[in-house]
Amino acid sequence: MSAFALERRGGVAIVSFDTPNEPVNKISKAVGWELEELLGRLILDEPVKAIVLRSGKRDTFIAGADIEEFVQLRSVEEAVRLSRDGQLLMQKFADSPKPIVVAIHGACLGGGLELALACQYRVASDHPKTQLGLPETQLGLLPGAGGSNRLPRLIGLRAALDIILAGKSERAKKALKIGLVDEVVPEAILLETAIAAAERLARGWRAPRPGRGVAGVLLDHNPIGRTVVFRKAEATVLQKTGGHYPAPLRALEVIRTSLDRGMKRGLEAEAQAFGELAMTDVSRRLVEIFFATTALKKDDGVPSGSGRPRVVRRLAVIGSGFMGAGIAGTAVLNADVEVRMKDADLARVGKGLKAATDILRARMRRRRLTTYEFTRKSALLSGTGDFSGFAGAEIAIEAVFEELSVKRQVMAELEAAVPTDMVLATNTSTIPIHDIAVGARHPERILGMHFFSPVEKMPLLEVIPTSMTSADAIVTAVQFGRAMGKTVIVVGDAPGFWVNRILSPYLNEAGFLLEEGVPIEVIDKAMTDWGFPVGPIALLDEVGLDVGEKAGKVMHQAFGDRLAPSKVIAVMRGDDRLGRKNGRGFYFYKDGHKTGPDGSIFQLLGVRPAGEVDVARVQERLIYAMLNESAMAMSEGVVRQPRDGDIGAIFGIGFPPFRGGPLRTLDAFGAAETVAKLERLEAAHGHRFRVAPVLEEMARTGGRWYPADGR
Ligand code: 3H9
Repeated sequence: MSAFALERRGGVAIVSFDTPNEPVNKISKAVGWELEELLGRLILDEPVKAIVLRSGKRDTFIAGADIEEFVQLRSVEEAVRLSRDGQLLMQKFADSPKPIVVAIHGACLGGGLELALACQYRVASDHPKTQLGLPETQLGLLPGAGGSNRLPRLIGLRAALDIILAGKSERAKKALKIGLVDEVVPEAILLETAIAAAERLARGWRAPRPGRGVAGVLLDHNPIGRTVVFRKAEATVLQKTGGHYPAPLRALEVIRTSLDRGMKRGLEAEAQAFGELAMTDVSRRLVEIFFATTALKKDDGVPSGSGRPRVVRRLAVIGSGFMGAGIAGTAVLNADVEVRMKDADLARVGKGLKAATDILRARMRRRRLTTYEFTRKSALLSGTGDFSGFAGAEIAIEAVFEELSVKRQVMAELEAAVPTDMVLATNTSTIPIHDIAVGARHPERILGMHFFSPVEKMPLLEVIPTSMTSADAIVTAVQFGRAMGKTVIVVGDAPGFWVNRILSPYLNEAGFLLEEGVPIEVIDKAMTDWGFPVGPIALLDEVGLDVGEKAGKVMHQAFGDRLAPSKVIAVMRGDDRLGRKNGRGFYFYKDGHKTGPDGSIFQLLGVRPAGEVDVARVQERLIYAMLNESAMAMSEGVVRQPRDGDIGAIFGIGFPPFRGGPLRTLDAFGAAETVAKLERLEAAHGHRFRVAPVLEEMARTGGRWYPADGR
């Protein structure tokens, strides 16, 4: 079946792209051939004077090249050829003797934007779903169908670097401002506007090129000025990626070649770089993450068809502190539901409502929300000092103090106040849900929803059913979490669930290193060098030492001496240090900003800071503590499959994406090597490094977490 439908309006041929049986349009090899053949025919078709290309899909224009095909690539040469073929296809559009206008509504990404760039005129709808971008570097690649060459020529060097190096997308309004599109109109008149432009172009009209300003033009034509920009861009990339991601650096090289030596050399460099990048482990891992995340968008955590979700229109939140307000604000922002917040007194509720509104206000300031939408969404928030107005909600999320007895009491009060079919969720980071649900009248509707802080920014949500939770409640919570914009993993009801379980021995180990006198900055830098966004000590300061202490106790109690915390946190607490929140932690803070490590911890501990430190040893201890725990938790079924464990670690604690997560890392290290390493660590540091039995078994049988040849 063809992906393209053709219609004529006078001398304008309207091509609608709509791949049958696919949710989005992708440019696969087969689609590329078909498109090329169709273009050839239209060029020869005398009555056709101009062409309009649009999408037949509801909300996407073109999602890019078909990423599935990248997974099949087996050699650099094959990948270079794929890029060359893409470039040749785009060149045919660029060389068309008949003007081609694209009418863009919805996502126009990667190869989709490269196609639009090769056309003569671009009209976009002003709908929020219309996003134009080149996300290739996020897949460890670069725009390989001419985009690395065409974008800087169209919008100027600096604006192009901004998009390509970060792999980011722009909305229509911004796209118009930077000259990426020629016109922005409401969706209702998109096609008519595109046809009118096509007719004008066919009559010989030349579209005015949006100006880049004198400075931009001077810069792009001045090799010295360009050198300065490239140097600065390279430094920024290295600072952001720590040198772990080759794609943005290769993209810089390609763009430089293109501007210094012309488009022909630029295209050759682009294809070569694309081919080499496509074969890197980094790109493989990032592509796997893309597929894992899309798969999770459809996974409700129960066997398919076994649960009926409640459509959530109203959310009740108990507790208007930092977490409660974060949940409320994010729910209004992304899920567009009414939210009713409750706390013990109205003053607290007022504070919570303000904090939730501030989340919306921050979006408005960053122009992600119109003033109208800000006002409308703010009006969805309301508060109460009792349970009034709760009965109409489909789901309630309790986000009170992390203390079992308090949470139990709140659950009991909630159960007494609301109808029996409301889903009741508790937001906790470590306390097992069955301990909270114990004694409930309707335990089938109780589950955990572990949000990460700050809620509006962190992408992960752990949903934790107990053995009694109904499928309906699970599906409702998972789908609602997704509507809030979260990637949701359904995890087992064990202390710490998944994320805090694997984090616990890692943070403990950081404490033991401090006890041995390893300087704070050495520990943190060891892990940022390994690829984490922040080191473990800085993370403790962010999370708060009070929270860390509580979580540490729960884990110690549940898992015994193996997860006994170091004494560091108790010592810090004894000195009234809570971390960033009271400006007293492992680091110094000035006006809320971290200034430098506070070495006085070593006086408190009574140890002398070590001089020479073997950084590789520090990394080894920290990372193997986490990997071993991941294996152990996996074998206990804390997550349902390695995919969820890896995504949880990447989105929950910033495990380096280019490594693919702890389970992919274990596969990369190999079970036998991991066991050998852990045995050495156990001999040196004690039984907290005792090898997870599942790893011993895997070492014996040559087992892995993922199949050896792909996903
Ligand atoms: C590229 O273009 C390289 C070129 O420079 C040069 C080459 C030579 N390929 O996310 P959803 C699937 S690199 C394959 O749930 P949404 C997705 O897996 C590409 N499959 O929908 C899912 O499959 P399934 C650069 C793709 O509405 C289904 O479509 N482009 C692709 O939430 C629905 O997806 C990108 O990186 C693809 N390109 O979001 C954009 N795109 O149903 C990647 C989607 O089997 N895509 N699928 O689970 C996206 O960001 C989002 O999918 C999009 C829609 C925003 C488009």
